[in-house]
Amino acid sequence: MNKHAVVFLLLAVISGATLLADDGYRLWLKYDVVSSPKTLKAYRQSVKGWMTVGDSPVLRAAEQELERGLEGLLGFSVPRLSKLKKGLVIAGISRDIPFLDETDLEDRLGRIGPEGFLIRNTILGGKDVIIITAREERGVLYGVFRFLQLLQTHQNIDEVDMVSSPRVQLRLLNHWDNLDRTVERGYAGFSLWDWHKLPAYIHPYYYDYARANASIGINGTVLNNVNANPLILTRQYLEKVAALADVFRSYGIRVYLSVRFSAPTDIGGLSTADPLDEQVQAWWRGKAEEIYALIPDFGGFLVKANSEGQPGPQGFGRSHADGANMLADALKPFGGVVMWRAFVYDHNVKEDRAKQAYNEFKPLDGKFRDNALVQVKNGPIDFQPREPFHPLFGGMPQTPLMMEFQITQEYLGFSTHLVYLGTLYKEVLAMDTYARGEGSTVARVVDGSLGGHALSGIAGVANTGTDRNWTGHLFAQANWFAFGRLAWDHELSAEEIAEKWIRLTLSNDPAVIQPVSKLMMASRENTVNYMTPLGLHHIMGWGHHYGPAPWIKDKHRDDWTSVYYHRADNNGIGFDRTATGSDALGQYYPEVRQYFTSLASCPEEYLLWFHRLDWDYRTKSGRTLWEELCHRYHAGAESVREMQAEWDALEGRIDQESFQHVRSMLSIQVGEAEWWRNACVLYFQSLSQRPIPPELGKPDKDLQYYQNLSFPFAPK
Ligand code: BDP
Repeated sequence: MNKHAVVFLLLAVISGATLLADDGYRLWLKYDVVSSPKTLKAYRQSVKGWMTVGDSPVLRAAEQELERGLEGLLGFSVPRLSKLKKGLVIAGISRDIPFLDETDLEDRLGRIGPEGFLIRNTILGGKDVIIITAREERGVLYGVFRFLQLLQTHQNIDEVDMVSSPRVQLRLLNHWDNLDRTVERGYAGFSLWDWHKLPAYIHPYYYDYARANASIGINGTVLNNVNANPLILTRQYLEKVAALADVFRSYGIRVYLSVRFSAPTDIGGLSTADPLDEQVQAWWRGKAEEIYALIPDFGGFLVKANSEGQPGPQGFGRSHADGANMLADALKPFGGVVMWRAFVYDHNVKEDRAKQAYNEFKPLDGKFRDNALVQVKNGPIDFQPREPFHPLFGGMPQTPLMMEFQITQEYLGFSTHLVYLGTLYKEVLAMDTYARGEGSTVARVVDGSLGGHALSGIAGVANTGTDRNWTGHLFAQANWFAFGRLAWDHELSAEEIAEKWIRLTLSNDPAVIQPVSKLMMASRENTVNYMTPLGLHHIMGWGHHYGPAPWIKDKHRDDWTSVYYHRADNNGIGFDRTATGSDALGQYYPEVRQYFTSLASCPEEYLLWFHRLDWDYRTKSGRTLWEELCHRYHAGAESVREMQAEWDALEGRIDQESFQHVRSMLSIQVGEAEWWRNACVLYFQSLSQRPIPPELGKPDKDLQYYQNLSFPFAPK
């Protein structure tokens, strides 16, 4: 080979590499040409052109996506047609699709719910076409995204017949983003919202954010932190909010704001924020009017009140319902809703923290306006790696309860641990509250079907930021994706969602799908094992919540210490929440109470959440509790090494940049899983005073070493 040939080859390799390199920005919306020649050929034969009917900003967004997607996936500029023709992909609201009334689709069209869509091959005006249709324009947009996903995942499109409608109405992201662009519990860079340059500068990624959400059916976004800065409600900021709302509107996404209950005094010049005060009520009404003049489809308010130092109605001797209703009344004329958070607890109340929200809210059931929802975290403490479902689900039958999940991994390794949360979400949604007998699942409380509520909603605390790949860890994208898909349809399995995401993001090659899916499906349990096995909870670092710190005690709030939750001493470990202890179990329906109370039926995954037991208690494996604890910590840490090996075996099968990225993250995770294991086992050993089972090996550092670690700049 001569010199020129070598240079040429080298250049080809380099440019090939850059072409292939994937920095994760495109998320699951990759419209690269279909990689299987056979499938590509079939698609090119089936799709001869496209057409959208109707005209509106949302339909234009659908049109742009269809054009872009088809061109990318089919590898040529697929013509836009103006006449029906065999092989046409036609998208629009059903009443605008020509000849649709001559088909036999009436029955299927009737099954499309609000925001839902239908995708199907049919004959229109004698021509064999694919229709993507809906009753309203948002449905068309969702249908287009779903159709493109069929192509992205190499499905047969010659016999598509899909009707899909969301089961939950409000499908929202909650951003804990501050106005200075820091993100509370954010691990993927700064806030996406460039408040300083808004409203004049519209960053192009606002559109991609909206596309990503629309592609998974998310229809609302709360832009700012629940620990809300009152300035968000000033004219200056509302104009910025309106600019974002203008972008998101075309993608079917409404904008919502977190509000600070004391805003009337903070920025309104009033001397009180008492919800029963007429001036206060008038102030909020005026504010609502001002907002809706700028943002006609504004969604409403999210409120954190009387919790962790946030002001609220109780400061004026009023109840949460008084506060929520005042805001609901202000929003009502414009069609807005209030989402009032039930994440309420107070260290001055001498009651198990796990019980406090229920105690506070249960008596208020039935007292909320019809445009108010109570937003409840999935578990009674705080997004721990594993919690039982919150007893308010099923406990407030007369109130629409919104689910709040965390997508950002505050307690699950930030953005350096691969933890697929589809399984966590499903676990919670599938739990049976027994509120109306067997089958009263949390999912049915949330989708409103159990209580017969017109309003329903689900929120996910976002994991997005300015990191090029949006979420820090490539696999954290899967959690955003899974949240959206489950918000739309909680009947989907975590596994099918994982598979879909892998196909869209990494590869359609079964040699990739199968091992990656396995790894994702096991990942959350692995993390529970190396962090908080057997029902342990809240033993993480102080303040930033980074890493293990089961030794935390003697702080100004005991409900923020670790010892409050694990209660370990020389005799045993665990929180007795049965009738002999805090009786938190008394807040559940009898079947659930019984199930967790009896040691025979209580799954060991929840053991120390509900029970306090001796170190020598015999677990199901035959080991003592102490040994079992050690074993689970070890198994958890080992499993990450296995994940690492499984990932390494994929080299060459997926994009090199993505591969290396995940590989580096896994090496951090291996180290941190071992850190968790060592620190926790050594600490608990200092109390149990029993040997670590010899087959598990010994940590190479002592407890003191772990206790001395400090992370002054860990994100928080
Ligand atoms: C906790 C977070 C804290 C949030 C709080 C909340 O540590 O940053 O403000 O929840 O949800 O998980 O209000």
